[in-house]
Amino acid sequence: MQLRDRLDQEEMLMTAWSTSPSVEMAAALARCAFDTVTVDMQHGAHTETTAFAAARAIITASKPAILRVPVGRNDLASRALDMGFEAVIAPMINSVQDARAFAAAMKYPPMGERSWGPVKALQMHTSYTPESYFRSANTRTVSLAMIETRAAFAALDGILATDGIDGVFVGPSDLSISWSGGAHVDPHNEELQGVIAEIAQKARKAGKFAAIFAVDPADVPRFGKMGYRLAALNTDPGIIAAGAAVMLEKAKG
Ligand code: 3PY
Ligand code: MG
Repeated sequence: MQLRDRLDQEEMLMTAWSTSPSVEMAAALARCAFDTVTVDMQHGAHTETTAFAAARAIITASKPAILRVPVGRNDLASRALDMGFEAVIAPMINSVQDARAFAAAMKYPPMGERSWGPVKALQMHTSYTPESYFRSANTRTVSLAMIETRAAFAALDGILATDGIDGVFVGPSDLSISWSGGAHVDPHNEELQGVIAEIAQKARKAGKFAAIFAVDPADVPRFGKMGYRLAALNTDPGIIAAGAAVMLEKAKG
């Protein structure tokens, strides 16, 4: 498992975002120069079957696989790790209680309550024995709690202090909805930029990772300066559209 090492080295990692329930598409993303591929089961169309097959394809392409689970699906967070995903993003972690429940699903005792059975993970990550996997899993797997509401921001210190939470992942669109009291969705809202910077600062101070969804890849260098170390570059339809625009522009001379 390699994601944790790269995050520890302070690299700015870019993840592709797979929403189409297609293993071939996830494999194609993994073969691009992205550092990792995130499979989205919250807003993406992946089922468990396509998500788990996508994980195998991504890992076969020598990239770490990340899963975003639907809201509250801590059972699926444990299962994702059993299937070989190295990190799980949990949306709408709005309280310390939410963070504790997510962390419990992600980590083996005594830190958490993850149940033993990484059968597929051991097939995918062949350098591990059951014993070495067990001994290292709590420090190698990455649990990312999404901060995307005012409530989450208010509870941030407690969420960051929760054992078993390795980092936070900012959802700027939902954050903009919550911040404006439901008035609009605007991930680029100027008012939010200070909040986004503060989340990264607090995460780093707590010794945790900060990650963010970048609707516009041009925002990533700024996020990097704020202290973010993992950025999602839009979604697979966005990646195709951006590639198509470049190709068509070239073709038209
Ligand atoms: C958000 O911006 O709210 C997200 O969840 C990004 O995927
Ligand atoms: Mg969101």
